[in-house]
Amino acid sequence: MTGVNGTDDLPGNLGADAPIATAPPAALTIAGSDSGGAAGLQADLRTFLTCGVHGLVAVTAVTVQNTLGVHDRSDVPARIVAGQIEAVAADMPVGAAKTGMLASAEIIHAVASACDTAGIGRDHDIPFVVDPVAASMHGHPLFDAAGLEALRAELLPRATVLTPNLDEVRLLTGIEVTERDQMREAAVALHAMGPRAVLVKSGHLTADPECVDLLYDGRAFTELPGPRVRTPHTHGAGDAMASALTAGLARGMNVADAARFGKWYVGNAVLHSYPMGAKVGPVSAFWRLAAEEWNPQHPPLTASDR
Ligand code: PXL
Repeated sequence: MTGVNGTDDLPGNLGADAPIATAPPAALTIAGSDSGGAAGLQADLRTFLTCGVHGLVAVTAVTVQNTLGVHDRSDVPARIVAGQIEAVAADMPVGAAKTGMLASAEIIHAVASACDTAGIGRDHDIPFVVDPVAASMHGHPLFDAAGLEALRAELLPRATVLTPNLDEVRLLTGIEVTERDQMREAAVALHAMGPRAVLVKSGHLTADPECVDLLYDGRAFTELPGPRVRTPHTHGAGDAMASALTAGLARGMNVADAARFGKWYVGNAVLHSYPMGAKVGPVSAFWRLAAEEWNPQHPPLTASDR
């Protein structure tokens, strides 16, 4: 049997039992690790998988975290963050990319420059979702004032879609949104800062009986309706929304369809959220796993199971 793409000499490519499957689309997350597994790159990779997308990752920081808080962290050297982005993009077909926790101005600077090299961004071929993660769900800052300025100056103008929650809207624009109508003003102000489109998320507008997000592309407003689910377990909801949107883009959807897909995904994730640890538990990806349970009586796999 002859291998494809120059793989003839790889071990395991000698028999005929493992035909080459079609590769799924791939997406890259540039994000921090949450040891509690609710948010960060763990949420992103889980979302990519359950949305049918191969996950690539550039780790920016490791947080020491449980549901009681972020207790410590170590940032990855900026050179290594940039190296991860450039290495995967040089070898694999990145269909879309997203950011999560970026940790410092120095890392943001390295990410901006690596994305330019890798062809990621609003003016390149690979769409770029910038989730302007500023604080953990316990309110611990995930970068400082210099980081906020670098995000404004270097990443907002490179974003295909910016996905702030209302706290991030206030940090970036100074606009305090307390009613649904004010989301339009916020979206216009954010759009003027450079992204091709803005998705303002309404999860923090807790007095509103519904959860209607707003997409603005500089011309039209699109409302994304959804129920407000009463659950204490919402950790990782923002990450799930932004990474499902990114998965949608990697699968070839346009921004409006990918945003609707993301809203549908995160709505289900919140509906199926569960307790884990002493405080706020995660939103779920399990609802997407419909496969039959494994059982010990299951016969061994054969090549014809493929
Ligand atoms: O949900 C935002 C987020 C992103 N990345 C990391 C986090 C959090 C929130 O806790 O810890 C690593």
